[in-house]
Amino acid sequence: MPSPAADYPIRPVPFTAVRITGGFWQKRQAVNLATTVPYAIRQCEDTGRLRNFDLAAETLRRRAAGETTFQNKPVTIYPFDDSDVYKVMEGIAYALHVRPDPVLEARLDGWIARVVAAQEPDGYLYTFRTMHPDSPVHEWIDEKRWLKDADLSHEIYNLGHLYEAGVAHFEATGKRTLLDACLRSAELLWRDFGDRRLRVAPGHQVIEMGLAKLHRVTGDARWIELAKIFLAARGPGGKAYSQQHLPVTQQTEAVGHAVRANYMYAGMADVAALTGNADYVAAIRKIWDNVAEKKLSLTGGVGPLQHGEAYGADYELPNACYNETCAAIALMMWNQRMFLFTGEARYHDVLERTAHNGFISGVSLSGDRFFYPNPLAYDGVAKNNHDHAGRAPWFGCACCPPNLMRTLAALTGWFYAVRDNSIYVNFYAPNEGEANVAGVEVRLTQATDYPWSGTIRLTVTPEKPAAFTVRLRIPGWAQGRPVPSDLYTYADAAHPAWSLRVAGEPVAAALENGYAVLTRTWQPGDVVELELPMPVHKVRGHPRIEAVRRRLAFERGPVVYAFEDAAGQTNPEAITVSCATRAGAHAQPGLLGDVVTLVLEDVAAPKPVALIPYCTWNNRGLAPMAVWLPETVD
Ligand code: FUB
Ligand code: ZN
Repeated sequence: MPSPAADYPIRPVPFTAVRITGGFWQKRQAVNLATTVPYAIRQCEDTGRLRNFDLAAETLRRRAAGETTFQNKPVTIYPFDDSDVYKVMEGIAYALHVRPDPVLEARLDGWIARVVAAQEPDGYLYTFRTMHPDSPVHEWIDEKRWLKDADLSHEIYNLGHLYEAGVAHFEATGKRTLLDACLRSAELLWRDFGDRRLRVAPGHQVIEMGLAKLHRVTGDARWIELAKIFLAARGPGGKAYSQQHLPVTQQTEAVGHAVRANYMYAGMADVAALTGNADYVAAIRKIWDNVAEKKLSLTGGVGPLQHGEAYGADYELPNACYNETCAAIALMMWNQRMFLFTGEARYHDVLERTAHNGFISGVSLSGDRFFYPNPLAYDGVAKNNHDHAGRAPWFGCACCPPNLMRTLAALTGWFYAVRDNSIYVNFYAPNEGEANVAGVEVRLTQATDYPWSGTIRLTVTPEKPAAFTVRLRIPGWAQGRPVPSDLYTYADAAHPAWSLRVAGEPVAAALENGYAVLTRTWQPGDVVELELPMPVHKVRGHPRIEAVRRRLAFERGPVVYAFEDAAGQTNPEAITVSCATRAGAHAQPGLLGDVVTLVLEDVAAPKPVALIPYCTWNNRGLAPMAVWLPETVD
């Protein structure tokens, strides 16, 4: 397959070239593969999401055979339910990359056959219309194709996820069955929108990223042109909810539905990379600054408003917030792309915060219970998780679990990247991977207990001695800045200095764009030892964040902590802390997947107050929880 000449200046090392070998993320990935993948497959089958494809196929078949009035009704609620199937397919494809499994692959082949059977002869694929073609079966659907897509039909949204799945399946198996269905669909989009006859701004973005992937895998320039056409259809005068209020290049703030917004910013980055559109880059840089400076929760979640699942005003960051799991995922996608443009570590600083906190909080340690919203405070009783108190087995609107599943399966794609003669090391976790830098194959091995320890031992093994640069991300938190803005600051002592040794010798490496730069002739087996001291920090919010005034939060390394009243003895609101409160870090083998807890000293409470990593809350039953604890002023 041809690949387009233009793309990001920095190329990610593909997730297939990196394997996690232990620790925090290996446990999560193992549960994802062993439990979440089969669980999500069953949910798609048991809830009727797959059956919708059969019903559409039946209508096509019987009408073609002469039953001109035959039609079916969907067995699920939402026209976007097709997208859950596609996301699960994408996740299965990633899982097959990690661990070949003929039984799973055959099951996926069966699903693909059912999807393909539901595709209309001209490439149209949208089960809710195809099974019931004479009149709309749902109020979000128009009599005619696409006409309500700018609103809520989700016809084009579903296709974005389809294309991502089709490319993942092709790359995992070499099979074209799903990819060819994607191309038949994209040809239809090209006929309907490519000549600009129809102008529709998709009501839910993601098609832009899907088309970029189709473009990369086929080399066909029409697909990225289509993504541009969809972006150019936005604004002025439409809904801010779906980012249609202004032309995309005039947008300066993150507004509206947070998943839609973050997918769009990520899609704009892809289109800019593949076409050289500098205006898109300028716009998403401004929007990113707005998020990092004014709209990011300490946990790396975004979109705090339940109403509209939306970004709020500047500094509007309530603790009982929404912060959808999908919005966290989309934020990570966007940040990875900002990094690929710029080589600036601050984007991976945000990605790391989101990954370790407001993203992975979305799934239970058991892998089969899920959060849709990820609030920073909980009263112990509210049915705030889409009418469910605590983690839910599934949802009517089930976007988050499959999104989480596919993201976790391919997480290692964010670990390393290459530009010219530099390797970027972005993510710290025990792993081994291979990168090609300046024509030399290099094996990279990390030994570390990150995120519980900041000691990282990176072994660099080029196939032969070779000169190149290794750029190690020095996280903002290790330089005394929890986030790349003044939105949150450490309220306590200065952070101790990080240090580096190479081949046993201390090295004073220069810091460029947040990376320690090591240029040398690397010998096979050279060891880099990075020491990122991990004291416990108290965090204070910007004075304009009303919800956290006179409150402190605790974090250590990239991990944000919370108090959960699992023993039912101490409501979080009854705990008062101060800048003088001391906290000891304790490794807790066997607790919540072997975490480090923080035990607060000098705090008046019936029992010692132990904080747990935020991402592990609600794994011990329903209980009040808070990240931000009341502060007494000494
Ligand atoms: O728009 C429908 C669903 O809402 C999408 O799948 C998600 O973005 C969710 O927020
Ligand atoms: Zn979601």
